[in-house]
Amino acid sequence: MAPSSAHLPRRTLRRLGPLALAIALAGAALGLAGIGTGLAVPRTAAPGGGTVLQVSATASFTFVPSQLTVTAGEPVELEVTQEANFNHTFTLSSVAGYTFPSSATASDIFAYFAAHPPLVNLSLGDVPGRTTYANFTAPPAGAYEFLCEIPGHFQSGMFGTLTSTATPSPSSPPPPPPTYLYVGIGVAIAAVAVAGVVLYSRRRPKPAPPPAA
Ligand SMILES: [Cu+2]
Repeated sequence: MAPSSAHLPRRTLRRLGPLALAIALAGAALGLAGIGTGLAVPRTAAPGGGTVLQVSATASFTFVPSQLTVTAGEPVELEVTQEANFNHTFTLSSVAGYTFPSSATASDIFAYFAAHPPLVNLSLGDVPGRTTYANFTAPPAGAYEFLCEIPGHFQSGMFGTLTSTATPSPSSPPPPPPTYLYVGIGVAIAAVAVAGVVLYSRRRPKPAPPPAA
């Protein structure tokens, strides 16, 4: 009859027992950790909460930055800081895709906004450092021009674009970590530990009984 683990010498069992147990426990723990990792699906930041846009109206007839981005339908807080000591306006068109030709005069611009009321129209005053606020809901996806209505300022380059992007569709959660991988590793380690004990016992057969007298 072949020797089996059942015939392991007690000394060997005593020596290997704690080691095998430790390896098996480590493997099991790793497997459990894998399961735990698999259950803890990371969450992405919740959408919403609004967008804050900070813009400066400079003394050199520019808006900085001149490119703004919002998400359609989300609340927006606009903060426009006057840097010049003369008046500017921040006037945001409500018409997607429309840009004034560079040849547009001040009266052209006034006439256009009379026919198409702007989404935002702030008069910034002439106090450097003063910030003027507006709250609005980001318009449907598209590009919306904003400019300064003070005669001559648009023509000097005082305009920019607010781009509204479509509301992102609810993203599906990221795929969970490969739980099976951790479990597999844990099981493999435990199996190797058990196999090691069995093989070790087979290499050291039960000592032959003393010859009979
Ligand atoms: Cu201006």
